[in-house]
This record gives sequence, C-alpha cells and structure tokens, in this order.
Amino acid sequence: MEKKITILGVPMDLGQSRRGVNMGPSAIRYAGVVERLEKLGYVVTDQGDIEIGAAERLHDPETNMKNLKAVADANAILGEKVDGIVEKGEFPLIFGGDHSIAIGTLAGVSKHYKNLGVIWYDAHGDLNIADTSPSGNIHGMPLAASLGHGHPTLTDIGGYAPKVKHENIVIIGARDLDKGEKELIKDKNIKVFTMHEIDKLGMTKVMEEAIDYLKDKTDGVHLSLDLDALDPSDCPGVGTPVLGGISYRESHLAMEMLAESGIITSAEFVEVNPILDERNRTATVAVALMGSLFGEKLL
Ligand code: 4U7
Ligand code: MN
Ligand code: MN
Ligand code: MN
Repeated sequence: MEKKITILGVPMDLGQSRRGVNMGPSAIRYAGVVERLEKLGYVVTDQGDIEIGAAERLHDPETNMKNLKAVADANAILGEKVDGIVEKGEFPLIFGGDHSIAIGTLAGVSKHYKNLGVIWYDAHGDLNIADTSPSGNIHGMPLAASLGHGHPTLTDIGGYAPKVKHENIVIIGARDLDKGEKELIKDKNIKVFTMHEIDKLGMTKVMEEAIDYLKDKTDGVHLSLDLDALDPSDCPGVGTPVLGGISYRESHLAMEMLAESGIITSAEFVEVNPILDERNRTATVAVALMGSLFGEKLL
C-alpha cells in the first residue's frame, strides 16, 4: 500500500431522500481518522470537501431519477479530483456522502488501471438502473452505472465507460436485492457473497475466496464500503438499514485480511448519516475499520 493517503470528503445527499448523510465526512473526521492513520506511519493529507451544488430535490417522472444533473455534475468533479490523487501516486480515501459518489470515485480511479477490481461491501447490490429502481434514488445505481448500465449521463462520467468489468467485482454482505438486480447478477454471473454465504462459510473463507477471485486478474482493487453492510445494531447511522447484517467483528477481520493481502489501492466509506446515528457510533466504526484496512494490529 502507498505510504501517502489523501482524504477527500464528498458531502453528497442528493442520491437519496434522507437529509443528514451530507454530514458524513465531518462525522468521520470527528471520529479521529487523520490521527488514527498518522499513528500507523502514513503521511495523511486532507483535501477537505468538494462542493455539492443545490438541487430541487425533485423526482423526474421522465427519467425515474432524483437530482440526476446535480449528482452527475458533482461526480464529474469528484472524478477529476480522484484522478489527480492517483496521478500523484497517493492512496485516495474518500468519505461520503451517499453511495452515488462511487460513480465519480471509480471514474477517477479506473482510468489508471487496465483491470480494476472492486469489492462492494454493502447490504444492497446498487445494481439498479432507472427502469428497475423502486425508488429513483441514484445511490441504488452506482455499481450498475460503473459497469456501463443505465442512463448515459451516469455511465459516461469521466468521458469513458465502463469503469469496471462484471468479472472483476465482488459484492459482500448483500441481503436486500431488487428483482432487476437479481436478474443482472444471474445474467452476468456476478460474484456475490450474500449473508447466507457469510453465515455458512464464515467471514474468513469468504474473504479468502474474494481475494483469490480478484488477486491475479486485477491490477488494482477499489474497496467501496457502505456502512449499511454492517448490522444496524453496530451501525445505526445509515439511511437504509437492513436487519441481519455483518457484525463489527467480522468486518474488522475482513479489513485485516484485505490489509494482509495488499490488494487494495483505493477506498471509500459511504452512507454515514450522523443525524440518524447514536453518539457518532457509525462514524467511529468506519474509522476503526479504516485503521484495520491500513494495517493496525491488536498486538
Ligand atoms: B445504498 C434500493 F429499493 N435497492 O434502489 C433502491 F431497496 O447505497 C435501496 O446501498 C438502495 O445504500 C440502497 O432504492 C442504496 C431499495
Ligand atoms: Mn490521470
Ligand atoms: Mn450502497
Ligand atoms: Mn447499502
């Protein structure tokens, strides 16, 4: 892993309907992320937050999407910023904001790799397109958009598509998939470890298999971690909680195994909503997981 980490906050809340997730970057900083990573020996630069434009918060019945233009504009700017971080040889560590920002992060990262891998750690697949989305919320679409599915305003951000190939992604923690998402997973044979596999195989085996699946065919791996992958009892501060999630301890182990593997080249932590949280627990978990991801040891 690079010894230099650059943090970028994206106070985006236009990819869904609940206010407060725009405060995620502040909550994560408040939980002590910079100090935590510096303690591990990294040189950490915090570039602050990118600006998110105002939007009317309207659902456009024609596209079945909310705030399409504002979300796309912010992601285009994010993509350029992230591109610049990778260009400098530094590790991009992005804080959301809702998960729609993965479109911009991947736009900035992926142009630097021939075969970028993605680990999508999430209760959801985020594989909807407007036609399959029950909500019109773009935070349910970023993985589909990055695979090249959906509205060109989203798929073509950064001026190229797709950002990632179906065979280079692994979804971990899924337990709430919509009909269209299930069809896409089956149709494209996407690698998914649902909660069923995590319960049955255990997190150790799941992570071994996920790392093995990506290790040889990719030249970099992005971790997109949605805090709702974790159980709401550990992470209550998320907009779309789903019962029966990954525990804090399992997630801790997963991050340690990723650190050991050395495959992760960029990361984002999204969907922290401090308004829905209890005493900043969710941001605190996020920062603890970042510690493990970057090599923190218990002994
Ligand atoms: B998140 C949902 F219908 N699938 O599309 C949708 F269940 O980034 C939820 O993973 C999406 O938090 C959740 O609206 C998006 C819904
Ligand atoms: Mn570049
Ligand atoms: Mn998500
Ligand atoms: Mn989710």
